[in-house]
Amino acid sequence: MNKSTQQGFTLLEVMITLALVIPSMAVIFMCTERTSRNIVADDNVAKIMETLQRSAVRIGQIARPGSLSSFRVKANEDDVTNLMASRVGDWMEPIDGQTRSTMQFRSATGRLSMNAQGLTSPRSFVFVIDPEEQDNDRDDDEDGLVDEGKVLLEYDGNQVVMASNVENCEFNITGRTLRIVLGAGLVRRGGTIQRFSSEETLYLRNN
Ligand SMILES: [Ca+2]
Ligand SMILES: [Ca+2]
Repeated sequence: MNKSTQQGFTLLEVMITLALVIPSMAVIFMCTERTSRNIVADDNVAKIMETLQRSAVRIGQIARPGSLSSFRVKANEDDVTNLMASRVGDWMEPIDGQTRSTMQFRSATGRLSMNAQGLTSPRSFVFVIDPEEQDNDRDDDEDGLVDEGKVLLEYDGNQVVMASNVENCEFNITGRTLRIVLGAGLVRRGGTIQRFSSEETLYLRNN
């Protein structure tokens, strides 16, 4: 084999090698990019889930000292129809096992006495839908979330945001058990939405 043949063969080898390596590199790059995207997406999912869980725990901590007999929910049209309340929006006693998006209660002040004087002023958790959204099971502002809003804590004229970008907020009292559920979602690449919920269950003071 002379020198020029050796060089030609070497060149051919290089071309064959490149032909084999370049697609492999492209595949490796695509896989790396996909993995990187997935890690970022998983990180976002973890952040939202953590925030949601923290919000549910905070709401639970505030509601835990609530006196069971002091809990109220806002009346809806069915409640008025069923003569449970005179007007929509009035505070009424919760119906056992029914889920609502608002609730009000009074907590023990910390004094030993558990009579009415020993309770705080009313504290309310209220779900308020975002101004760009209507309660219609549709995503009006096209951000991927449906009927999303905030959960507010209202007390003594103050308002504190407990959770935002929440798609659903549920309070359910069954016996002494208060169940709090918050739901949210994350828009993934391609427009699909991944939904999560966080739940907190606690036992209320029976007084
Ligand atoms: Ca929306
Ligand atoms: Ca809507």
